[in-house]
Amino acid sequence: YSHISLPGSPIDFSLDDFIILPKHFTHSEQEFLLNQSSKKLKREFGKQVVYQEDHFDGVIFGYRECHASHWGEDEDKVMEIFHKKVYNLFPEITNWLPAHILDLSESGGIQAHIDHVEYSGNIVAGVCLSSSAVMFLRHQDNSQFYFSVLLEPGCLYIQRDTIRYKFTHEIPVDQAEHMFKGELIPKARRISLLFRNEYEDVHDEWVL
Ligand code: AKG
Repeated sequence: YSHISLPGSPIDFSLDDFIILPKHFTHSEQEFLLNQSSKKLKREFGKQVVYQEDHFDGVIFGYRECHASHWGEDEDKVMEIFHKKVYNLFPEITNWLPAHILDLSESGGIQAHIDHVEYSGNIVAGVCLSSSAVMFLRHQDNSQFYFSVLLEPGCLYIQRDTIRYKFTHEIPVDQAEHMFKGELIPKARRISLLFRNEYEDVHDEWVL
């Protein structure tokens, strides 16, 4: 974490509920997953890359997204990576929703939000590809209480339990806000894969 600000922090969460594993995916895994995600997006939206200005609930800007439960001819290889690098880090009985592919344009961003609580369970795991971004996580009842993390290509990050339910997360639209340890992190097009478990599929016997 680059920054942890503690004024008047509510003590109803555990920082253990945010985990980041830098360089978790090899370069070839990153390249492969990026190609697979691009293929999926192309199939969904056509060859031309046109970003949506904003989301129906006004949270995401400059983006395209889709969900993927099948990966065509490379299904086995994709699944092998998902199992080895994502699913294996969680209890075996976890029921995963289809992977969510999010493509953010260079000028895109995500406003502070908590993922819909009726849509998915207590795990949100993100695979970061293609470029770095700074994410801010803020307590829902006290936005002065926050921390920021650097999401570099190849990392896996996990929000679970208290961080998933009590903290908003955001990726600022504004380039100037992408500061990490005093350094400006250049914004560029970024693709992420999000893994969520099913609603009411709540486990607390963590492997990590
Ligand atoms: C969301 O889909 O709710 C996100 O906040 C995506 C975060 C990311 O791209 O890592």
